[in-house]
Amino acid sequence: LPTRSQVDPGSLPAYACQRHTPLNHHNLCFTEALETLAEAAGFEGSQGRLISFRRAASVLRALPGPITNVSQLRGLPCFGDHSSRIVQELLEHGISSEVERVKQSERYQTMKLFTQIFGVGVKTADKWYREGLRTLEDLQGQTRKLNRQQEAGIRHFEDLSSSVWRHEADAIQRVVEEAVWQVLPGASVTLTGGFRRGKLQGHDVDFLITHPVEGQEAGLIPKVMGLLESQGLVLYQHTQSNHYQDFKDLEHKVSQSTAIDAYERCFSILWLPKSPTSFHPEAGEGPKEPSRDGKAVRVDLVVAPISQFAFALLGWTGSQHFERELRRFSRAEKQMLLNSHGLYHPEKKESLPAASEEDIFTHLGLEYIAPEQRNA
Ligand code: DCP
Ligand code: MG
Repeated sequence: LPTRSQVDPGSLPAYACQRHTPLNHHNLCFTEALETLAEAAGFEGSQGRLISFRRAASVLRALPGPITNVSQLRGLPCFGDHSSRIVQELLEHGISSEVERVKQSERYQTMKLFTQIFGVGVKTADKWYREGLRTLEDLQGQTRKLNRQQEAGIRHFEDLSSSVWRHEADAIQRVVEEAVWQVLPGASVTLTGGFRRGKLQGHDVDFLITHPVEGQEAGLIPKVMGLLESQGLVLYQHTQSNHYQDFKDLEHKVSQSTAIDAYERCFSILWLPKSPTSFHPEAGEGPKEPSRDGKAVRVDLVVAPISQFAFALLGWTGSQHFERELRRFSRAEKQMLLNSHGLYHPEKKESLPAASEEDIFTHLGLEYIAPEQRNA
């Protein structure tokens, strides 16, 4: 077994989905620097540079020990000149001038602030930046620029920009389960996203809902949200009905292999009372705005029919980089298309069924990687 200080690059496979990547690793100062550069590249629309920096950071997260000498980078997959230079700078000076320059730039800080708002992506943030907007106050003075989602994002900015803790995610799960079971007994609610990978905090809470009888799950979300709304727990919601009509349509979706899935889903901001026992929905409307005795939390609900559940679970557990690498591996190494709905073989024109995540890894000829090791 390698000791912690030994790094054997030869044993590290090229795709993140072939590696075990734990939540806590040995190279945090390097990965933070590389992630900052990845993020900044994303703000400039440089998808290629974003992915290069992210791949390099991901490799370092999978190493069994810390990088202490730049020679240890030799032979590591996905490590280009630029990323190597950053690591070298950090090793020699404890700080990277390039990373510091980025972090202190008005452009980076403003883009980071704006994209942190619920409903604001890089394109919108960039447009606002070019219009000279810089702060939340600037945006509040221009409310006509905002859609309903962004407006809610700014209204609850303080709560939403603070971390959601695991115990809060668990509390929300109990509330969601209660509502789901009232609408559809026998349905299951699974915590996915970062919390399923073992994270103790996150930016939102992701749930995947299904029912053992195919078809029973259809149309669940509006009823569940209606119930939660009657309890005064919904601060914002946007529900999408599923946009596949039948199996043919679905096969088309899988064959497109896009990251965006077609499930019935709801992007919401829910109200989490601080002490659930002191909250009596029947006593009144319940709080509509955050106050000191509770907190607004971003919650995503996704509903999948049982036949696609394994694919949805794998797709929603992340990390985002792990997902990207799974799809890239499927395409480049196995000539198959993977997304949150299925796994498709274009040449054979067939979809491969899976009852569990393990089945999907097996179809792809990959060793099974547990959720806690998908923090790529
Ligand atoms: N996901 C994806 N592609 C998207 C959106 C989501 O692959 N465009 C998947 C991977 C994510 C998971 O869904 O890990 C949940 O998305 P989040 O943005 O909530 O990411 P995490 O839960 O991993 O992180 P956080 O702790 O910030 O919520
Ligand atoms: Mg999440």
